[in-house]
Amino acid sequence: MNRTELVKEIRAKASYLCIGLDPDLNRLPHHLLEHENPIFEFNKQIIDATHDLCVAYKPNIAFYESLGVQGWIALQKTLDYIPETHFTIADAKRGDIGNTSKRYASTFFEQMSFDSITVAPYMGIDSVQPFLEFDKKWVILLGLTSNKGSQDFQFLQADGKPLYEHVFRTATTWGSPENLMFVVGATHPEQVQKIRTIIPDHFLLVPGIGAQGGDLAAVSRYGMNKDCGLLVNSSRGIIYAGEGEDFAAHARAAALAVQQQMAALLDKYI
Ligand code: NUP
Repeated sequence: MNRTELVKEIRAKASYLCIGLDPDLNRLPHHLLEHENPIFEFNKQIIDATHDLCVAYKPNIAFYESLGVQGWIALQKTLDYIPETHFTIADAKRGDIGNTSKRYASTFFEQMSFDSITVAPYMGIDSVQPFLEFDKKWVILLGLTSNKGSQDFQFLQADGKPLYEHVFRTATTWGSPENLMFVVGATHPEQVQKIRTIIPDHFLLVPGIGAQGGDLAAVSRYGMNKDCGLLVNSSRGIIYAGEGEDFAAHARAAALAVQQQMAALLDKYI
């Protein structure tokens, strides 16, 4: 999916919600465990219940590869089931020496047909470039992460600026707003305003609302650009909103609450 199509979907649905498909076997409603592929059945019902409220789905690969072959099968079936209208993100946080990155890119862009993959910037340009060589595919680079440990390295001062700022300034020359997005945690709304002065046009993938306590209103206020420019993710806050046989209805209600807030924020800022 290209940028124009993504922006069109956001406007049509008045939503910039990305739903994180992070299914944990230990948290699945019990009645699903009798299905041949409980993870896929769970995802399928979540997608059925929420697809009109969100513009993207983000399976975090850890929740699939930790289950071995069965997990990879569930991931492929899930990807096949996501409607064409939705942007897909492989949250895999890859990045390695060039020839290895090329294989990672091939895994998620050719073997599987994700629109985008999350990539770590730490190993530098030659670890990221192989992902950017695929036509109509996106890199989502970790810019400023949502977790507490983001303080350990990302805020260290280097040449008078925090390290994460160097990531935005340098990596913006590696791709364009048509094939490069950045992760910025919703737990850092005060940094978003500055980040927007460095990269006014790129989309930001914003995890950290819901279970991690990030602030949707604040991050939208500082992070939105004229095309919205945001995909805000919630995983546990939506997929585990209910625990029983009616879990999908609860997921829908949780997604609807976020979407309604997003519709109001879109009205207010663009
Ligand atoms: O900085 C990041 N923070 C983060 O939580 C970058 C991420 N990719 N994520 C992912 O977003 C995390 O691995 C999980 O898949 C999702 C957040 O989940 P939740 O806190 O909404 O349940």
